[in-house]
Amino acid sequence: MIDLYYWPTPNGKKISIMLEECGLPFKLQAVNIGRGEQFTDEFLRISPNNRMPAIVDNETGISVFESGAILMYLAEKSGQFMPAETAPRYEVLQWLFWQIGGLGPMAGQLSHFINYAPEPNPYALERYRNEYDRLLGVMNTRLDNRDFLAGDYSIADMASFPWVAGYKRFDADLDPFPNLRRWFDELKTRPAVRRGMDAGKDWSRPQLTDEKARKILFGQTARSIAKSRSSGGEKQA
Ligand SMILES: N[C@@H](CCC(=O)N[C@@H](CS)C(=O)NCC(=O)O)C(=O)O
Repeated sequence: MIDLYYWPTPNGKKISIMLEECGLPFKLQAVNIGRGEQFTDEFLRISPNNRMPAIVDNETGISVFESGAILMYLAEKSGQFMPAETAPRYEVLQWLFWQIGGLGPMAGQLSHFINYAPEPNPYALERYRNEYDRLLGVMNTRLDNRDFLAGDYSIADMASFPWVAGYKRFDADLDPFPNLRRWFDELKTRPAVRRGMDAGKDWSRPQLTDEKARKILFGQTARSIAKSRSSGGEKQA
């Protein structure tokens, strides 16, 4: 059994999708990031970066944080969604790392400045809007005459899907990207993708715009985290 430390955000959903796709038994362990549960000592032992997702594989005793590393672990364990041969494996890995280092962080910053910044910041908005748009364009070109990002359907597609699925929250449109739209429309009908995207959808979530959650999520420094650890790790703010 795999414990998935999870909250329903795009980075979390990459892993719920993969677990649904590969059929390994798993249990969701909620980490309510708006309430500061990512700072408990128990969680920090698994995920020292105080970010979810993370997994614990109770069969092997191995724990893994960082969504890209988790996807690779699950692909290796299940023998699915990442080829074993070197060339096609690196085809998948380069698109996986492209998502981890590019699409995710750029969309995350864009969402921050659209949805959470206390006042509009036109420079930051333009910068991240352009980057998200550019990256959707890269995907669209890549998907010309191919069904998936790298060979067969793989962890690279699963990693990117939740960050494309959120396009409306990022004030973007898929209409200028017909290949990407086709890929998106196909993936969203997969039963495992739907189940993965729905994981935790009924959990009650604090509004990230509420003052307490804002402080926990957006006011982190090395000092504030060290202070929260010495006071029991519960509340970061
Ligand atoms: N690079 C990390 C990013 C994970 C991440 O940013 N998780 C966010 C939610 S999407 C989180 O746990 N935030 C808690 C916090 O900011 O304290 C990964 O891919 O796993």
